Amino acid sequence: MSKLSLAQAKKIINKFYVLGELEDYKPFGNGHINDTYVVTMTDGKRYILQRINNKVFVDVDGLMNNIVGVTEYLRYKLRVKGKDPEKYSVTVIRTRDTNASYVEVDGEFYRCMTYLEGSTILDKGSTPYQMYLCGKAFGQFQKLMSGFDATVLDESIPKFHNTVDRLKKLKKAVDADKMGRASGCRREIEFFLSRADYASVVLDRIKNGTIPLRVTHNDTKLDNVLVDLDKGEPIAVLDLDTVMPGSMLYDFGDGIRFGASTAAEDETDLSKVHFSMELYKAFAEGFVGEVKNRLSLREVKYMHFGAILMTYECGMRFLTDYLDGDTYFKTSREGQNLDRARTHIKLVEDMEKDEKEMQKIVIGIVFDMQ
Ligand code: GN1
Ligand code: MG
Repeated sequence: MSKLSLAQAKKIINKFYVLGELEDYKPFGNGHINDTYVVTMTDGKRYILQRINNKVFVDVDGLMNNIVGVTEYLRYKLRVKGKDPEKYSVTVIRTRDTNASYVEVDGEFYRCMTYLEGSTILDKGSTPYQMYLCGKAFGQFQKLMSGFDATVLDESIPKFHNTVDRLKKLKKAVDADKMGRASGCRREIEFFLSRADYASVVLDRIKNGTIPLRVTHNDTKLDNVLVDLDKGEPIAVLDLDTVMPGSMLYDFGDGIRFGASTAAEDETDLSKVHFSMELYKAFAEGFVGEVKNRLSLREVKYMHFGAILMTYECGMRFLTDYLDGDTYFKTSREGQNLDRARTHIKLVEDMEKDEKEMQKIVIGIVFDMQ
């Protein structure tokens, strides 16, 4: 997808119920899937304008129904708690003509949402305190969404965190070897195959009912969180595309996968990539601190394992995409998905060594033993 031109941005924003004319627009965030811009109107108001990647989200209607449902519920819950919904949740802006939640222009799909002023997006290189706020933001999201009927949500990406299915897809990509890349990454392929046992640990327990299915965010990266750094409070979580029924371990785990690494997701110098126990602990204090009264015993036992699982799964997804020719995650250089897979292998190896300590930290927070 090419960058949105000024003329296109003007044309598209005018289809939504916003006042004035577009004055300025610039790319926002680092998402790997959609294209996100922040636009400023002549009255000074800012909005988020996004081009939805409809190769990934094939049912845009279902996707947007989910987001409208989730944001309306969040706004309701915030009101009940006496918090200002305009400040703590994004709102989907409707289109002028048909009051729809998105618009199709020249075969591409766009949505517009409010921009939460006074907030900062978190990103890599965060301090332990910022990781704590990130964990707290996703823990609060869990709590706010706990009364929401998950069965009304469409599965925006079927089998999203089904690690068994992700492993099958990796094997398929290895067998097809479309780009002739498999011989160059045998060690990486072997790493994921040799840990096949990880894939079903959570799924099996969801099936036998010891790990409950909950409404989960499923993409709990630091850069999906807005905070007020002056007040030290989480504002909102963004990127609600993958809110679906899932396990809380996924939300905990994915936050750690991304945020507790000492290096970038695609770092090429692996000597810089380490799992940081300090950042892990900070996130756990924020996240587990919020949800500790609601956890089942198995969730407590396996919470830390969510981090190993999500890192294993995401690394496998990067490797699969590399073998398939980089068609899913955005890349800006050759080999970037392989580099991403390699950082994840390094992180899984580190976490495997620290597993006991990781588990102890969660238990300590749940039972106030720190
Ligand atoms: C994608 O869009 P973004 O960058 O927030 C991906 C996540 C991955 C993540 C890896 C819909 O998230 O699942 O964990 O990249 N989102 C989707 O950084 O596949
Ligand atoms: Mg994102």
